Amino acid sequence: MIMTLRYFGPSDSIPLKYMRQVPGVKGVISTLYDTKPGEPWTREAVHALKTSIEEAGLALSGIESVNVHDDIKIGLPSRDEYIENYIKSLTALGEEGVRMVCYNFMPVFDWTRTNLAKPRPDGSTVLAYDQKVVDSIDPQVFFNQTDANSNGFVMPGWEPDRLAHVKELFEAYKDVDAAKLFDNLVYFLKAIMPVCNKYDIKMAIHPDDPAWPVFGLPRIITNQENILKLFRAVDDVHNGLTFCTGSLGTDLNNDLPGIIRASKGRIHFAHVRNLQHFAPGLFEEAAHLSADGTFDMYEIVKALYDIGFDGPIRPDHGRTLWGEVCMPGYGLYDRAMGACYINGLWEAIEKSSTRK
Ligand SMILES: [Mn+2]
Repeated sequence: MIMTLRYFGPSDSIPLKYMRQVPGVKGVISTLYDTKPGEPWTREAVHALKTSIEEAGLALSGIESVNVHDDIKIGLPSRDEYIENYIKSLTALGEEGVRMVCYNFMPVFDWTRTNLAKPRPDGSTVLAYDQKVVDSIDPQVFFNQTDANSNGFVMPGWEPDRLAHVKELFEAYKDVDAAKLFDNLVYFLKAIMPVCNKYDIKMAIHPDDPAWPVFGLPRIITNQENILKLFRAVDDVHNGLTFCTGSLGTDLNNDLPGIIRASKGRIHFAHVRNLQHFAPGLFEEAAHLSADGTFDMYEIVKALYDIGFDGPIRPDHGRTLWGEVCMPGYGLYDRAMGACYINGLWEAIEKSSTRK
């Protein structure tokens, strides 16, 4: 595996030179922050991003995300034009040697949390989720609250210009059920597989977060069954998964090490973190350590090791602690500890393994 951190470009509050000082971190995962979904990327822009990262002694280990335009997800006639643009973006990435692209296929909202700064007993704050809050709030109000509580940072998936018109987006998705959304995903993947094969770009879909429908919107990448269904529908190694413990782990029916083993060969990127569950639909993000949350992180990392996972991995949302002012979930301190912890697990598993 290649240990990485997520990097939010020149406006990130954490400089690349700090990220490089985290032991074992070889690269960052980033994206172009001045392009909108649907806009084609240029090779020059990708080259400039890559160069800025390499000058800091790190590698651009993949993209999170190349966003998919809503017209593709909805299946509008205009989708073909947007798919052509997506292919142009992949071509620019391929020409610059970028081989992993994370994306998601969630309608309207990206990841959803109801509290961005819930205090934990240790005095840190974390992102948290309560289904009761989601069930009782208007989506537009919910968006405005999330935006207002982000410490002034624009959070990935919550870009104000896109979400200024939540009502219109809901209207556009009103006839899109889970089956249609899945068909539209397959249509998209089939169209981009030739360019992915040409440049060996591994597409890694991010699971839906949380792993069930929210605000009445369908969710289709939520468990082992529908992940394997997607692999079969487009049976190409370049159609793969971002294995995200924090997203798939929102549903306690998901056996995380089991999903990893079932997805052997198709996991191209991994997000590893822990959650503390209190009841179904009520959880908060924990420190990475197994003892701090619900999941056995040793078993998760061991499963990744056992399937021969060799892609980029990153600690995911961390707690906010030690007085750091940062984008919720994306401070340096707890992610640095998460990277060290995952590295420690990996080293111990590797040294005690008989796998060659
Ligand atoms: Mn994730």
